[in-house]
Amino acid sequence: MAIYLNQVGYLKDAKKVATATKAGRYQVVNVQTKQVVWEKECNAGAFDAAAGEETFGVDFSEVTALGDYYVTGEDGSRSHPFVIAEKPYGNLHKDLMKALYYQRCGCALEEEHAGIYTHAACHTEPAILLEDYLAGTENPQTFEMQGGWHDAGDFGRYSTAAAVALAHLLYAYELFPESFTEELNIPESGNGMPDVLNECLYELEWLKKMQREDGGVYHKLTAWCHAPFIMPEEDHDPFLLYPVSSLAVADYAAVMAQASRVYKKFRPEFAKEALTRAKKSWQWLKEHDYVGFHNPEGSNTGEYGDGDDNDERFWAACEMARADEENRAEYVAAAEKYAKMVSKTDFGWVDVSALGSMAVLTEKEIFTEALQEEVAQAVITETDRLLQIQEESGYGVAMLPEDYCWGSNMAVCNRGMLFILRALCGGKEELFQEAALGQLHYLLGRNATDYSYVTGHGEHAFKNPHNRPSECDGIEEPMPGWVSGGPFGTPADEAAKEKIPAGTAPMKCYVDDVGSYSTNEITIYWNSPAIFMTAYFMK
Ligand code: 9MR
Ligand code: ZN
Repeated sequence: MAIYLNQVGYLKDAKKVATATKAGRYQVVNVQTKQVVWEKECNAGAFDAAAGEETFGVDFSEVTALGDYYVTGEDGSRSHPFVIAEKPYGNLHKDLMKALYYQRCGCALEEEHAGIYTHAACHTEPAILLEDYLAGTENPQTFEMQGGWHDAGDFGRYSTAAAVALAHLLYAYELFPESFTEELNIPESGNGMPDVLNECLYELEWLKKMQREDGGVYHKLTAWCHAPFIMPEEDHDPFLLYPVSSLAVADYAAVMAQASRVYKKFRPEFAKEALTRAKKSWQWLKEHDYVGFHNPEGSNTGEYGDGDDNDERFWAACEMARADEENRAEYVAAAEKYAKMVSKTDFGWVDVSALGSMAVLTEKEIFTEALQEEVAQAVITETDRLLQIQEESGYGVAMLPEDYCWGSNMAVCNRGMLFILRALCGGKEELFQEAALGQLHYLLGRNATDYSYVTGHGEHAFKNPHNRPSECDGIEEPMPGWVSGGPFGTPADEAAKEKIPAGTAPMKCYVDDVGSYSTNEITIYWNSPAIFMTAYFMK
């Protein structure tokens, strides 16, 4: 018998519900005083299909006194401890942000900022074009491509993944600037610009380099195959620039346009350059139809393939409309055209269209009423659907059994972001705030594996991320603040296949094993939507 809850904690006045796997009498106990502050019989059960078990809700929302607590059952079972606080997510937010600094490529991570997680500068050699590599060209043209964040547990750097992670962070900063005042102790801290913008600029300065003279943007910069498990500075495989995709070009235009607005105040020169670059990529988009991306035979680094670029074009049109006043009418018309072809409700790297919705709904004045209405309606319909799923879930999470895909925690967090967008724009603010919190509670331990999916946060946080430096640095504790990809109903790696018995319910298809790249990797765009959520709940 088990009791699952958010192991980090709860906002004082928020709804607080634990999930138990047995009926009975439950108590909330103060950790220090051992005083029972609440108790109740919880006998209403329901079968949860994603977890494959009967669950019982233990709703202790009445407890609002600040403090440290745990929940116990009559058979002596006991939950992990948690806090009730005014701002329970402050440290979490900070660590989720700082984790991105640990992904920095092309520079040394010094003790002053990295503490025990230091390493020497990595991937400083120039890159070459994939075609030159394959042709064995003798003195190929070289490109200085240093910088950016390693995408994930691998050392690759991918334009679309980068743009999406940046967008989550920049929107979070734009909407909740007051949640980003604390310093992260990164090399730029104290320079007068908020650290979230400092950290994003490190990535943007690299992303800049992915654009060609003609406005095309290389899809990715990776080796031919993933490196073995070595420290990044030991990896000297040649890094290759893979061909341009329209997916990369559109995402690039969108995020550079956004950056040109966001950085105007602090880095006017950069802002200007970002807009010029965005316009160049927009021009490229006008001259080219869809160009996808597939790994060439034998290359195994990330593909980020996507058969449809209308959502990327939609987002680009929306952000161009905000950034480039002069040609606004053209972009608004394009946004209206693409809006008809896309969901407008997803924040992932496959479907980025909700990033466009975010733009439309937060700067309404520049878009037509018809477009605002269309976008709002899509967000309302989808959040109503997700809310229904959440209400029927024994774990209070808006996830159906089939939603436990590779990186399911991305869906968990992105849906949290969508609930927040609804709370900000579609009325019923409190209801959708709670819905977003439900997603966070799941991520932090109210789930059928009992894990908090953020390293260093929660008594039973996962510890063995599929992340090269984490494994190779000889340090026992992983860097704090990493979000795991999470359960995957049909795991794809050997470690998971070996340890997860066939027939396991999707929410439980997870293993905290460094080898499990399909259930336990980390990525920049799994942290970024979690940061968006914590920023919202810290404001
Ligand atoms: O996050 C990606 C996931 O949705 C895909 O199913 C998976 C397989 O194509 O790839 C994931 O992305 C990986 C990327 O290709 C390379 N860096 C690590 C990413 C996370 O596993
Ligand atoms: Zn590197």
